[in-house]
Amino acid sequence: ADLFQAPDYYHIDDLLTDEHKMVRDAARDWVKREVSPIIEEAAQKAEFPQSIVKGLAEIGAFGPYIPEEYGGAGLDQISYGLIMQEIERGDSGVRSTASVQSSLVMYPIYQYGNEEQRKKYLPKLASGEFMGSFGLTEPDHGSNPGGMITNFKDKGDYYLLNGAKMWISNSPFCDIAVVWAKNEEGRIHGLIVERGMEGFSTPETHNKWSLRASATGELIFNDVKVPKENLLPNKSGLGAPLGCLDSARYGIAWGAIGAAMDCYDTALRYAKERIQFGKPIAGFQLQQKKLAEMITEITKAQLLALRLGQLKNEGKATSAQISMAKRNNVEMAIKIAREARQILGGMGITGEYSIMRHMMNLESVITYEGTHDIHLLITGLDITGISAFK
Ligand code: TGC
Ligand code: FAD
Repeated sequence: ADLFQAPDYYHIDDLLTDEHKMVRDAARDWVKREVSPIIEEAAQKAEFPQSIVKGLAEIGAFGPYIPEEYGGAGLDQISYGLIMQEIERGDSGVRSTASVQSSLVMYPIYQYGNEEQRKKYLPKLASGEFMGSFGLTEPDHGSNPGGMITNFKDKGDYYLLNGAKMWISNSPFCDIAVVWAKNEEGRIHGLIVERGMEGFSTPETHNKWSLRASATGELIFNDVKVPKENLLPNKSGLGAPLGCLDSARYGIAWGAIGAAMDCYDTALRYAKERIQFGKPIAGFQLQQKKLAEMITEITKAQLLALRLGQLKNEGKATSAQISMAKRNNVEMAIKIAREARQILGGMGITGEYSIMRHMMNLESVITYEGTHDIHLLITGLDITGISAFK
């Protein structure tokens, strides 16, 4: 009954198919019922709510665009985006779990794996029986993953993996990790590492002020013997993990809209109800400026995401276009969270409302999957042809 307000100022719903709206509304309804009531406590306790894994699988959040024969939902890119939007309306940390599972674990197994690997892992990842993580970032290599030192050696019967990954979402509870490591020639490959392999550990990173309802940790490889059949055979080089990031970044461009919508919706309701100086604060010009700018920015972000989704459906979206949308939409959301927080005055800093949690979460979202700066430099390179990274 009391669904979130859309918002949909430009009637973007008219551009969606019935399937898009059905998928979106199912996700919206599930978030309202199953995530919103428990998420604040999970964040306060800094615990990933394992109880929602089954529901995430049921709304198609694990592998939305992976074909149904592998257990995925077989949906298009716009449905994928809409699911991410609705999940992040609940919490960016929950969306992170879905992003990692779908775009960073299922996608590489589907795109770069062989048929045995697809059959072995994808259905279990789609149902949530297996949870995955993605290890690219290292303590000394964040924005420049190409410099990674995690490596593996061919020992005849198996690969011997050594190194460490840091800041890895889902690591503390993952059943498998897609790990990027260099071979003896320095070429990057993806390996599927399974929990229980000797020498593999996943310590949790504590005391985060952001994404507290998402578990983050390390992946440590100390002479781990990885069976040869666990190497992803169909793509290597830095382009392989970056291809996964394209898919995840696209989902984040939609997800950030969800966080922004929730902040706007909360601030608008509050401003209409909160009386100061004898009238609702929504009647003051300064508060209207904040709210009017929020809905304008959300509308622009929705159009950017939708057009990008159309390009993705046609196989025409470039990495640089995805960077622009990720960067713009996350910055849009973080600014809205900060403004919305002010509209709530003192109430805005409490856990009674979701805004401060979104605001803190978005500090991670603006940093992971390529920082705000890195995405600007990707646009800079694309339009000038000159790399300013190095
Ligand atoms: P560069 O020389 O530019 O490129 C190396 C090779 O990669 C190719 N490539 C891409 N391929 C596919 N998709 C893309 N987006 C690609 N971008 C580049 C490129 O063509 C080249 O191929 P080849 O065949 O010529 O070798 O590489 P560089 O070392 O200069 O670095 C480029 C840079 C800085 C843009 C890149 O490394 C980067 O994006 N850095 C940011 C790192 C990052 O995003 N890390 C994310 C880690 S995962 C994560 O944060 C998960 S959080 C998830 C959650 O919880 O939701
Ligand atoms: P650095 O690369 O050290 O950057 C520090 C600062 O320097 C930034 O402001 C950056 O913009 C700037 N900078 C760097 N290079 C340049 C340059 N060339 N020009 C100008 N400025 C520059 N990684 C994974 O592999 N898997 C995950 O699941 C994952 N989950 C994460 C979850 C959380 C909660 C967080 C916080 C991070 C996660 N990450 C994950 C890691 C994330 O992708 C990195 O934090 C990110 O890529 C930035 O790397 P860094 O933290 O080492 O920062």
